[in-house]
Amino acid sequence: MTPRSLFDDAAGLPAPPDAAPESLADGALLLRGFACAEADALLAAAAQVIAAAPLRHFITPGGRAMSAGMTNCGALGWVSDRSGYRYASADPLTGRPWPAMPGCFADVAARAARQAGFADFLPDACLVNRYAPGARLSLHQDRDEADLAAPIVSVSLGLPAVFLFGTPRRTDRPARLRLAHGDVAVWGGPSRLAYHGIAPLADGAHPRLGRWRINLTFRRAGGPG
Ligand SMILES: O=C(O)CCC(=O)C(=O)O
Ligand SMILES: [Mn+2]
Repeated sequence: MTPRSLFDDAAGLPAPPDAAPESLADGALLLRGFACAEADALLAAAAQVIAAAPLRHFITPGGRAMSAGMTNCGALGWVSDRSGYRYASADPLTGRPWPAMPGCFADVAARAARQAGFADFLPDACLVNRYAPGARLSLHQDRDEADLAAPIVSVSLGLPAVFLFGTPRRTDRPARLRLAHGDVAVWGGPSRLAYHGIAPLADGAHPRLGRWRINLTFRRAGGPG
């Protein structure tokens, strides 16, 4: 594996294509730079999703607006309001079905899952998260999905973030990992219910996305596919 230079970050350079997968825990891997080659296609497709289903700040059951803007594509979309968290087949904002999952989304998710040892991952939900500097996602488990046998695949684009990745026990202190443009994290199996989150995003300027970070989180939310 080629070591990443200290200067890669400042220049916004992608990870080398031969970067070895990094094990985070049993069932959890970080594939640095995995999505760099298709990043522009993913961003163009994300813009179309957002045009059809605008980003919004969901309200938590506790009554707070989430700091990241969110939308979905695929058969099911993750939503939150005063009554709780759940998956829904229609966008509550527009009343229409969520936009279809773009082919390049499903493709990169399936390939990353396979690389991490999860064959035949067929996501039916993609949550699109958009972070501005200061936005965060507090420590949580992804546990609203019907199929916990399928992994989570998470693609990072734009500004780098500090990813907090713990264990299925809330009291275990999470590791802090840097996620950069094109990095893909996959967690499943014994790590499927690992607590994770995003620390408040540091300000910066990404050559492609400016002051934004976009994350695509793929799940199998309905029954096994
Ligand atoms: O933005 C990220 O990298 C994590 C997103 C996440 O955990 C979620 O949407 O549930
Ligand atoms: Mn999550």
